[in-house]
Amino acid sequence: MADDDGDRPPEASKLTRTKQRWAQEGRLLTDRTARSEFDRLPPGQHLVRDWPVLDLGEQPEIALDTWRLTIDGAIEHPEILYWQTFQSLPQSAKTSDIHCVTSWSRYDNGWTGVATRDILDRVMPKAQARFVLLRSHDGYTTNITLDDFASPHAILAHSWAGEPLTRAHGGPLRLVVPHLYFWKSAKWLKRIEFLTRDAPGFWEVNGYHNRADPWLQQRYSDD
Ligand SMILES: Nc1nc2c(c(=O)[nH]1)N[C@H]1C(S)=C(S)[C@@H](COP(=O)(O)O)O[C@H]1N2
Ligand SMILES: [Mo]
Repeated sequence: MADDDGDRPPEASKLTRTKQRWAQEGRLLTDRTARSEFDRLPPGQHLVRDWPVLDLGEQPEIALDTWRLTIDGAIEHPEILYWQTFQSLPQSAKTSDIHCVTSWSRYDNGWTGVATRDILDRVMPKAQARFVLLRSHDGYTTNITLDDFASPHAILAHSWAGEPLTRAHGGPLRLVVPHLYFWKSAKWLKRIEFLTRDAPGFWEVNGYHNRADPWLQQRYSDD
């Protein structure tokens, strides 16, 4: 028998490796054109064309020259980023739908900023890191798992539709985690803390679900 009749796998081409990665990430499964409009709207949601503003009521104004982003906790490389440094990080553009727990959804929001995966590559979470707590300039907090933070669709966004995020929508910088209800997407982001134990945020201790998956209608906490 010749060697090439054996079951040695063929040398993976670059394209093959890319496609394997896509399969692992479920890429294209969420491709918008592959879903019907019906499948695209999570249960109990309705579509809006405007973009409502929702927050605790205080909309802090943060000048870019005093803006800082602290990244700390269970990571190898804690740091405080200045605006200029943040802008020098690899920039990504992502388009995603917003699903607010108050039942409005808004399609095709074009975000620009730094992918959370590029932040993770930079700060290197320790093996024990499992959760992320987001803190904002208005005192708001929200928590997500490290896995949710690492979603390939998640982004630290400074722009929307090609323009800087307005103050009302969380500028200079907000998180966008589109696969969870929008309250997980902290506006006016100030600090990203990596934790070994979960630490529920503002809405999570006020009756809302800890995970917040709109497709599973995880709106409210069980108790
Ligand atoms: N810092 C901060 N982030 C926040 C909030 C907030 O009150 N403060 N509200 C959350 C909620 S409940 C929603 S629905 C979205 C609303 O974002 P938008 O005003 O840009 O639509 O922001 C989320 N992020
Ligand atoms: Mo919300």
